Amino acid sequence: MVTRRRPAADPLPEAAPSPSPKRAGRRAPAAAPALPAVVAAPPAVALGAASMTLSSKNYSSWSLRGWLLARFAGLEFREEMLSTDNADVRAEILLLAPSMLVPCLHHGSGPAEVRVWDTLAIGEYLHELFPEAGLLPTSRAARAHCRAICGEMHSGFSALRSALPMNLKARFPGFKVWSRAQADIDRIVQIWTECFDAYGGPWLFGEHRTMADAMYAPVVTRLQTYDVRLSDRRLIEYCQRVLAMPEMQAWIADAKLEPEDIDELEAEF
Ligand SMILES: N[C@@H](CCC(=O)N[C@@H](CS)C(=O)NCC(=O)O)C(=O)O
Repeated sequence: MVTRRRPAADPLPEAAPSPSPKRAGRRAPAAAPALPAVVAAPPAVALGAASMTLSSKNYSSWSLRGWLLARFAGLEFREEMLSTDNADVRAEILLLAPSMLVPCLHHGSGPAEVRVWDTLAIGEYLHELFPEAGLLPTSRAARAHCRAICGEMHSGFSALRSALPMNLKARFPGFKVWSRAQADIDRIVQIWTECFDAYGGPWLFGEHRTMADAMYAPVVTRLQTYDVRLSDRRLIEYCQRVLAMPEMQAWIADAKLEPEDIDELEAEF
């Protein structure tokens, strides 16, 4: 099934510091340093249980991204798997997401339920709930950089995605990558190289995994599936590191248990 992508959601604006309270008739001493506004993280538990609608673990790269984001954030959630062989069940579950696409995060229930049905929006939502998880880097410049490369993944690389669909169980040794897909790979290598030059690894934005590592994880699996070789040792090791993450290992193990030959899914997904 060929799926249509949607335009990337606008990133959330930086939180503006709240104005400091003023008292009539009193002025703060001129030399007093401005105190940073303290913004308490919203209590995640107050929203109640969370679940995420997911599709095939072998084929669905967007499901993998959303799932990794939730795992990186430390959200406890139930997996709501789309049945790939029962069209009615599939349609019913997909209707829970206004976009009819996966992943879709459901948080809480009743009128307070929050539904987030786009991977970038899921990342931003989780960052607001769990700022200490570091889904976005701490420096404003690095945060902007991170959002930019996540957006580029979200809205681009269509040649790579259609010519080299995610397929964790398959291996295509010596796969011939055509020129437009190669151009996408070259651009991704450039993005990763700039990240390693700027932040020094071991993850794209330095010491901690961010949204970007989740967004590019399916690319890492594609390089492995289609036998695409990289030359920069730092990037080769980065790919090994991503594949060795315990979360990734768990996802791949589940993918291997899925039934074979889902013809419908042997396409951009
Ligand atoms: N831009 C969306 C893309 C989501 C998407 O294309 N999901 C595909 C699966 S990877 C899908 O739900 N296809 C319809 C289906 O599975 O029936 C996002 O960021 O979440």
